[in-house]
Amino acid sequence: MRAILLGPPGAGKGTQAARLAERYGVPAISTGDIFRANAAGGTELGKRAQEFMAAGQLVPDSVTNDMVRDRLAQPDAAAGFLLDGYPRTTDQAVELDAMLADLGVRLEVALELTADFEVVTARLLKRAQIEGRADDTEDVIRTRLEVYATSTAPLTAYYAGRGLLVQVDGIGEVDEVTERIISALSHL
Ligand code: B4P
Repeated sequence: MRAILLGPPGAGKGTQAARLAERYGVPAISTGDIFRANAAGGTELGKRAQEFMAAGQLVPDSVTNDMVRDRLAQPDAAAGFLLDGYPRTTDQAVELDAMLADLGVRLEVALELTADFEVVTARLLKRAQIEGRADDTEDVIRTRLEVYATSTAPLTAYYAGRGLLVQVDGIGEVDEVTERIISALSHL
């Protein structure tokens, strides 16, 4: 499986990516997780990413693309991968195509989890109480949703146009959403 997971912040990308990675035996690669791990480790990359993440803005492509290129070249991604949170802009999508072409492989599916902004905001505010993530405050969530609408939502049409888009309703119990995804993928 060579897939990307699309959807607004809080749609359940990270949650579902972990489950799908286990089921399909491919690594789940989350750009958000890699940035957070670097921030926690105090690396230069982490320090750079942290200021953008805390403000709800996208980390610049110059940082993000190189990081993904390196990660996709690791041996565990050779047989497949599930990219969670990348690409987030059309420029990143074009860059991903170039990376995959260099690796001699192609993207097979763009899986979009749909959920309205009201539901995702409630989920992220709930997570704020549990995990205390700096970007889960009401103001920053609003910015993240605006950035999503402007920069990431156009990817739906981009991948639909290439016949790769599969949309799954992300509202409901976590198990229920997982079943919907597995069912949708089994019909490809
Ligand atoms: P991410 O880490 O990708 O954060 P996210 O979009 O909020 O999604 P996440 O995966 O964490 O949450 P999920 O929907 O699973 O990005 C964070 C930041 O990193 C970005 O703002 C940006 O600054 C930077 N970044 C990342 N990738 C980048 C890129 N390519 N380019 C530039 N910058 C980039 O879950 C949210 C909550 O909902 C959880 O608490 C979960 O438990 C809950 N939940 C999930 N499914 C549920 C369900 N079915 N029902 C109820 N709750 C559910």
